[in-house]
Amino acid sequence: AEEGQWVLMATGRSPTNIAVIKYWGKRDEALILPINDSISVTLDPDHLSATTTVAVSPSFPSDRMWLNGKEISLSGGRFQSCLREIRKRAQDVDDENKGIRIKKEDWEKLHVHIVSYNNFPTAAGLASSAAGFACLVFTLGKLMNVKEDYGELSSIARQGSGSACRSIYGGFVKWCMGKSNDGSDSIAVQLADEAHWNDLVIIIAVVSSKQKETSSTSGMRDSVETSPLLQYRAQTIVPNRVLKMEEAIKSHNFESFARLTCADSNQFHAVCLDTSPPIFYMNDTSHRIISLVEKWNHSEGTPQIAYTFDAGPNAVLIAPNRKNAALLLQKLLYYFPPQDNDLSSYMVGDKSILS
Ligand code: 2P0
Repeated sequence: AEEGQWVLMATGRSPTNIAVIKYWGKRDEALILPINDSISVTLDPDHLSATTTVAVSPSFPSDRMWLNGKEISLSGGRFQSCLREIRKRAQDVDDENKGIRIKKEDWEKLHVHIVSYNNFPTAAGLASSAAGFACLVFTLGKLMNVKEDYGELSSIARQGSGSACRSIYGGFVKWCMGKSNDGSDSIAVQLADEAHWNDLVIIIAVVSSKQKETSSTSGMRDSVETSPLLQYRAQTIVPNRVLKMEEAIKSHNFESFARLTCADSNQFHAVCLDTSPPIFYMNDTSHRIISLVEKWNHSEGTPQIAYTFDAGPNAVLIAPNRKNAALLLQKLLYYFPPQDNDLSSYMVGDKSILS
């Protein structure tokens, strides 16, 4: 900013989230409206989160953004939607300490600079738009003194990236698909807060640091257009699963939670295979991790670990307690010794300090 001109800033942090009932498929591409509800766990911000600072000053001639130190374009429709929707709701700001007063109507003329960092290596293939857009919307809202509740903010974050609407909250979150055409009821709600089910431990096994070949956005578009299994999944399978998952979360029922989580991950990847041309997100190492967990779960007669895979080969493994997490790490290190395998690293998050 030029000398004598003020700058006002706000900073926020949002973790990414892992879906245990998956979002896959849109009914409206522009508004990002899904074809089914989804449920996720928001992770510990110490491990996988975005930190964003937004600044506003009369000396900024345009909106600009830097991601992990590199300037990126804000011209995309998704950024523009989020900026527009937050600006629309901006309120008067009166910062007495700095002697800065911004009237509601001034926000239209003021430009912002946005600086965002992920606290995990983008190269790890875990880069997620979920944390980024949730953080952007939340922090812009803070700067502009937006009064809307978290449901409304989630609906704005959704227009940046579908999964981002779930990262507005910590704990366990449901994204309700909604019925309307304008998306006003396609919002996220918190099912249980950060303190709920503290014993869960989440381990992410980084199978490959390569960028995925098929983006989620184009992958799910192809699935909607070509996969008959996707329609069956969205209409017949997911509604029941969502009810059962809510019940499992509420009652700390790990057996049910694990069975539903694994089944839903496998069905999502089955839909990917059912897409034309087929989409392969998992690789041999992913499949070997599934076998390891399935054998262990089967030998104990009840689930010891839940697994879930998103649009890439990395495994997200959920243990009911520290004992099982330790046993799992032991097995992973034995079967996938880091030096001679493409399974390069493990990230461990404690649910008790999650979010
Ligand atoms: C999910 N995924 O529920 C699912 C499971 C990947 C597999 O949400 O087009 O980046 O921005 O709405 O949110 C990834 O899709 O896609 C995703 P857009 P998004 O977490």
